[in-house]
Amino acid sequence: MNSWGKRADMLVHEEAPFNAEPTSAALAASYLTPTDTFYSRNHGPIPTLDPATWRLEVDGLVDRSLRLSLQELQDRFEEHEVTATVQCAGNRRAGLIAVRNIPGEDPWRDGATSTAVWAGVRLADVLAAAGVTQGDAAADEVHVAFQAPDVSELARPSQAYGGSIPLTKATRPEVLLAWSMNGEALRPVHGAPLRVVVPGWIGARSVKWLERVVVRRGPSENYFQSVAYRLLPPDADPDAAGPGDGLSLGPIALNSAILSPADDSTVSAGTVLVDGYAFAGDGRQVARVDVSSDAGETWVQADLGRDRGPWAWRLWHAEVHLAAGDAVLVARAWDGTAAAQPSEAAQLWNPKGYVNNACPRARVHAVHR
Ligand SMILES: Nc1nc2c(c(=O)[nH]1)N[C@H]1C(S)=C(S)[C@@H](COP(=O)(O)O)O[C@H]1N2
Ligand SMILES: [Mo]
Repeated sequence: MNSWGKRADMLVHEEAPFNAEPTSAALAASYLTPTDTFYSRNHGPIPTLDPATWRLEVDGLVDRSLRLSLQELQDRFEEHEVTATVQCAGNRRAGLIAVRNIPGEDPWRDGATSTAVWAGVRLADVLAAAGVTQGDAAADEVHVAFQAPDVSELARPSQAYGGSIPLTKATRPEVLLAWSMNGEALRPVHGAPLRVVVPGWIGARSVKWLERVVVRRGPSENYFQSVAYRLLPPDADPDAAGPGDGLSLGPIALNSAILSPADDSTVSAGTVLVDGYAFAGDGRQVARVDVSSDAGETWVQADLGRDRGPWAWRLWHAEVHLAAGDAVLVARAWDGTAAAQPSEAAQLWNPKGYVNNACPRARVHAVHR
């Protein structure tokens, strides 16, 4: 175990703020990511909140403001569970950095994503108790903002972490205020005592250490909503970007990764097992995953593995046959709208390095053993 209860073989990008991802082998080992293996993404120090004195406030454009203890949340509202993959918008950034450098951002590989069973109450039920319902969400302009106490020095100016989602998403049944992860009490590193889980949307919206929910007109003005986590055009200067520049990132794009064999590894010639994950995002289904062992000339279809619903990934497996020599493995996921992953990371490069959903590649050297 190392810092924050994570396994010793985590790839730690930064100790403070703590940013770490599991190895591909650790991620591939189980459908649900054990909590000691789950990636951790932070923009400031991890707070330790006292659940006894902690309260959740709900206010803004509501009929009745609420102030609830954890016990009151648990007593007043029905408990629900969702199996959901959380995925950072910076997942697979290393593939963009290989195209052109991205200073000041962590070079996440394929592990800035993990899957857990989350339990808590529906945000929709808490909003309804404050008098806010889906009917108030006639337009996307009503947002539900989340506020946390962790102050990030990376923000300009430095400020506590926050963000928002439209009321149309906030009132959907999959969106939870969660106090439990993989059947255990939420740990401090993952947002104890309470975090938001917004399945299918970028991890940045699943605000940890939630203290306040504000119903408001328009998106949150928090730095992590209005400036960061926005997709800038390739020629933009990220240091000059201001509020509202670029595309706001919300729903996750179709993505996949090859978890085994590793890039640049040596394998035995003959039948080679290829493993990976695919995730469609925002409630879409992974419809098919193709795998090529000749750099994309020919493809076979992977077995998609177990299906725990649209909010979680599929762990796929394929067999390819390799003659001795070098080969390039490629994977390509398709979703239920028949959209496929873009082929080249070079087409996707952007100054903050978000949303690399290019087809993953792995070069392997097959030898007779
Ligand atoms: N309060 C707070 N919530 C936060 C963050 C943060 O820095 N502070 N990081 C966000 C980002 S960018 C991601 S990807 C997820 C990561 O969740 P995890 O650390 O539980 O894996 O938390 C989100 N929630
Ligand atoms: Mo993230």
